[in-house]
Formats: sequence, C-alpha cells, structure tokens
Amino acid sequence: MKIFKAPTLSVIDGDAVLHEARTLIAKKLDQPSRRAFLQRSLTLGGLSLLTGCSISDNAQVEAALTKISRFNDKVQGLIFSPTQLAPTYTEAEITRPFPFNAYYGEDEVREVDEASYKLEVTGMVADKHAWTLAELRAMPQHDQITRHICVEGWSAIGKWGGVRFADFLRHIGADLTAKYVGFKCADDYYTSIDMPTALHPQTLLTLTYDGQPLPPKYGFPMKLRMPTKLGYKNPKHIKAMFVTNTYTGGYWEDQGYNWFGGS
Ligand SMILES: Nc1nc2c(c(=O)[nH]1)N[C@H]1C(S)=C(S)[C@@H](COP(=O)(O)O)O[C@H]1N2
Ligand SMILES: [Mo]
Repeated sequence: MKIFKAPTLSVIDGDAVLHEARTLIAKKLDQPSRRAFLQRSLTLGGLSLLTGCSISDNAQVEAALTKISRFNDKVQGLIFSPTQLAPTYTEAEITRPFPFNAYYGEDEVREVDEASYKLEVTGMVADKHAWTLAELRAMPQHDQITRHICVEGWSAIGKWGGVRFADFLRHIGADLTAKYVGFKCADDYYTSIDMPTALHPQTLLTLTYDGQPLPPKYGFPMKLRMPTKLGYKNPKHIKAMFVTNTYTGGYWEDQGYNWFGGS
C-alpha cells in the first residue's frame, strides 16, 4: 500500500468534496453497477482533471459530474481530443515549494549519473540510437506552466521545460500508428501511454524544472510531463522508452489505477 503523505497544498477540502461528489453520483445514476463502480473509482484528482473544473464548491462539483461521460479506457481514448489544451498558468501562480511524490520517501530518491546516462529507444522506431542529455538539450526546447494533479488528493502548478514529445517521436522515425509508448524508469516505476496523448502538443520530454535541470526528486535526468494526464502517468527518471502495439500497463495501473488516467 502507498503511504499517504499529508499534502502541504491541496486545491480544497478534498474529503468533503469527494463525499459530496459521491452523494451526487448516487442520486444521479440509478444503475446499481455503474453507481458502485464510480463510488469505488472516482477520485478528486480524477474528477478535476477529467472535467477541467477546479471543484471548489458544490456548484462546480455538480457541473463536473454532469460532464463525466467516461467509464473506461476505451471511452476515454475515443473522446480524447488531440488539440484541446490543458490550462496554463502564470509564473506568479507556481506552487512553491512544489510537492515531491513517489512510491517511496524523499530520502530514497534515485540519483542518476549524468555522464553515463543514455535514453534507450526501442520498438517501432527507425532510429534506435540511445540519446545523451546533450543531444536532447540540443533539440528545440519549450516551456510550460501547468497543473499536476495527483490522485492522492493534491495538485500543484509547476514550470517544466524540454522537447515536445511529438517532435522527438517524429525525429526518431517512430511509427505514429502504433498504439502505445512505454517507459522504464531508474527506480522500479514503469508506465505506458496512448499514441494520441504522446503526440499531444503539451506532452513534453522534460529536462528542466523552473528553468533549472530537473532536480533528482523531480525526476532527473528526464521525465515525461503530460498536463492532460494524472500525476501517476508522468514517469520520472526515464531510462528507456519503446513504441509498441503490445499493452504493457504500469506500476500503479497494474495495481488497479485506471490506465488511461487522463482527459
Ligand atoms: N519514476 C517514478 N515516476 C513517478 C513516480 C514514481 O514513484 N517513480 N510517482 C508518480 C506520481 S504518483 C506522482 S504524483 C508524480 C510526482 O511527481 P513530483 O515528485 O514531480 O511531484 O510522479 C509520478 N512519476
Ligand atoms: Mo500521484
């Protein structure tokens, strides 16, 4: 089980909103199976990410619930919009300090050696050479200030910079008709994402946090940042990626978290 670390910053009173949300759902849906599923699987983070609402009062909870129309990965994939952008924020709105999270504590953060680091690239790609950090830094860089939402009940706004993942995938001649991109991390973490999300303009192969090289705790040397997906879909310390048609799941996904995990 994941140890709950008390969030220093949460959008609002998560428990109260969730209670409210579940009660409303129970009233709205009269199919018992669907109701039971939602009561088990709905989280505050999921609700706010999926609907784009900040869920800070009852009216917003109500509005958010009426927008919920996705009950599984297939439906979520079908309604994913490749062009719809997640909200962006100003420098002044950045959450400081930005929270750390992993399946272990901050004292166990993995240290990856910069000099020997290479990103392995395999699977359905034309160019399978492994990338040094210098090579990744030489590609066109972009910044984004977006909100990270963790299913444990906190969210925070941060600034990340790096290479647009779509640019990278095109550069390496990835088969863009493949279903998935999978990631292996320097800890035991792994995850995989759908190709439409991989190609989304805000999906960033991230090398910096707040204008500085990613510190170890936020995923040095590289993480994948997707403001359209929940926190657990954003792998830190990536050491290998592969393009594939074979479903490979993820660390939390294989323990029951929703695989699509986004909007
Ligand atoms: N390699 C790795 N990536 C990971 C995790 C992890 O444990 N290991 N945890 C995920 C979860 S649940 C969250 S909320 C975010 C936290 O990122 P942060 O430390 O930058 O806030 O990392 C995600 N990516
Ligand atoms: Mo998370």
